[in-house]
Amino acid sequence: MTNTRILVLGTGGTIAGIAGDAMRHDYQPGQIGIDEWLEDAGRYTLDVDFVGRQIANVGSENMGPQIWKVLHEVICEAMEDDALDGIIVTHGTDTAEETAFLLDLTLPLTKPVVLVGAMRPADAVGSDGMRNFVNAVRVASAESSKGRGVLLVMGDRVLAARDARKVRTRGTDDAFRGFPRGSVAIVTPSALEWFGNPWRDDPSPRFAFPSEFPEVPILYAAGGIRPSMAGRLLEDAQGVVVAGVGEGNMPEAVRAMLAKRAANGLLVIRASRVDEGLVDREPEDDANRFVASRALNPQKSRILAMVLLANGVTDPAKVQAVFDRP
Ligand code: DAS
Repeated sequence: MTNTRILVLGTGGTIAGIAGDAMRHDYQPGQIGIDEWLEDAGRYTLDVDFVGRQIANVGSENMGPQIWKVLHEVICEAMEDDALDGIIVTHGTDTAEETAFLLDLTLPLTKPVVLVGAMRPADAVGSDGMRNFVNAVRVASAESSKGRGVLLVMGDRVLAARDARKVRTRGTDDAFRGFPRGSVAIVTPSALEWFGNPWRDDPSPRFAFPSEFPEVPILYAAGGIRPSMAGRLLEDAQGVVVAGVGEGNMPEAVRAMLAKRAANGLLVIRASRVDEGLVDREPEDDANRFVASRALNPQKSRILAMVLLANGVTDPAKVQAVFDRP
């Protein structure tokens, strides 16, 4: 029997980070190359053959359209390659939820695609990187991972791309949570247990990958923000996500200014700055031509808004229908 073959795409982050001294707090992300990483992983009996490819080696605050595009292209090729069974992307944790969600929306998903990161650099005391990676290998090589979209492994949890969010800046176990669904599976190096059935029948891409990413800034609402300041953020914008207070609220003057802009074609999404902030439609949304983000946080709402605008979906009612079932 031949081993499962996994393509491992390195993009950097803390999982590839080095402090130089196990006791230091500060470190450089994106220092270990993917070949070195896979050689190190070879210490474990994983019964898997790896093919490594370095896509980037950056802190994930530097991820963006250019690297996303390469990642998307390489994974699309891997989906066509009969010699590969699954794909792992090593990624910084800061923006892993955005990359995972973008790929979930735009990839054909005939094979498992799993993002994995670490909260501690590779040479820290109690580094979580290799454990998380070995867990990711188990998920990426499992037949049962199909039909579940892009997945993110952190600690012993498996999260679906659309639910995953970073909720802590420190610590390992609780750094990521899922919302509205929590973890969709528990994984260890020796076991994988799903909490439900696959939810995606159709493996075809839901949307075309954007050839250009439209400008969609995030407007962070707070008591006292003024329409003039908000307006400056909207220069060149095709859409805006309001990280609203509470359930997607904002000062009345800002709301009125955005309603005027929405009447002229700006896509306005009301999200929440509250973690686990569910934002439902309110009666004025129809007249204002606003969209409610439902369970998507501002950064994921921005990804979805960019994808929809790039795919020519601009009508607020049509955009709302996608946010209702992301
Ligand atoms: N260095 C940050 C990043 O690349 C943090 C991390 O990976 O945990 O996102």
